[in-house]
Amino acid sequence: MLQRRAFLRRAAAMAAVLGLDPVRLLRADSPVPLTNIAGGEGDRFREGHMLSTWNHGFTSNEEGWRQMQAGGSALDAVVEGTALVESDPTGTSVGLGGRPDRSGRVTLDACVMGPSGDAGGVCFLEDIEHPVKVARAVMENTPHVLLAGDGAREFALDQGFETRDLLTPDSKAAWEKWRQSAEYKPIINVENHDTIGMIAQDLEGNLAGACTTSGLAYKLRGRVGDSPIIGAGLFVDNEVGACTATGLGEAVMKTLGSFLVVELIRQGRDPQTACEEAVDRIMKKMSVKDLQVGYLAMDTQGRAGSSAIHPGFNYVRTRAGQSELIDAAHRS
Ligand code: SD4
Repeated sequence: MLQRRAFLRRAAAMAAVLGLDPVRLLRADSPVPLTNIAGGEGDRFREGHMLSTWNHGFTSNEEGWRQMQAGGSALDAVVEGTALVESDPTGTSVGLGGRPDRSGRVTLDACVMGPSGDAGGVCFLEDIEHPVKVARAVMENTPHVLLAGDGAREFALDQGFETRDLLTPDSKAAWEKWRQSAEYKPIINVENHDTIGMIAQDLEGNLAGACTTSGLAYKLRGRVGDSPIIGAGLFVDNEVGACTATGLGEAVMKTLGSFLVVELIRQGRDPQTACEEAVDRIMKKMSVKDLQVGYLAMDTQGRAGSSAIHPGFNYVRTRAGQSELIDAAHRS
């Protein structure tokens, strides 16, 4: 397997140098017939398949595609893809420019999961622009799964990450305006969700996922949502499928939503039905008037699914280098 991976990486790198199409070069070695590449649901994709929440998924998927064309894995694709969104100061719910907690400090949550079942995450992390890369370092360089707060920050610094003030002037101004209203209310309406969750299948058919967020705007200090919690904001099983969540983390955590979706796929549901059932689970147990949750899933056969409580959730799907923005189905 390792030899095969090394071969594929070398082949893709060589193709890039020679100006050839790496996908065609790799196809010859693929264990799976690739005749259905442009086909519909149920076909197997071996040209890279990526799903990312919200329309900044165009950025993350494009980068993911570039990674795969250069011989990168699904894990490389999701980490490098979502990291780009973390650096975008206009995103108000991720990384730089993410809205702070009620005390004015930006605290970040992220996790990653790879095809071997390994996982890593950070939560309540401050001053580090790329929590998703720190999550990968937790997975690859420690025996642990989740590091929190100061410990996560210290670990990041030990790993060579640098500090950066993540509160942008825009973000600060918005927080100051919010503070003028004496009443504390975290913003959980349906418009305020642009956490990025990304799941991908690479040219070898392996799955990986990443999820990164600054969480709810003006949350209580210390609040951690679903996004760094394996099984809640993200779950990947290389033999079954992958799922990521966006929306009100408390609802996702109470139902362990991403794990639920993947387990439903394991039991035979297609990704669409699995996402719908996980949304229905929330709707059955909670009042959902003011809360939004959306799930996004794929299985190993290249089928995709998505469902949200309310209208408004969309995602970007990229197959064979072609991206499209899709409105998720909703259940309310
Ligand atoms: C959280 N699920 O912290 C995240 C928020 C989110 O788009 O998805 N924002 O609860």
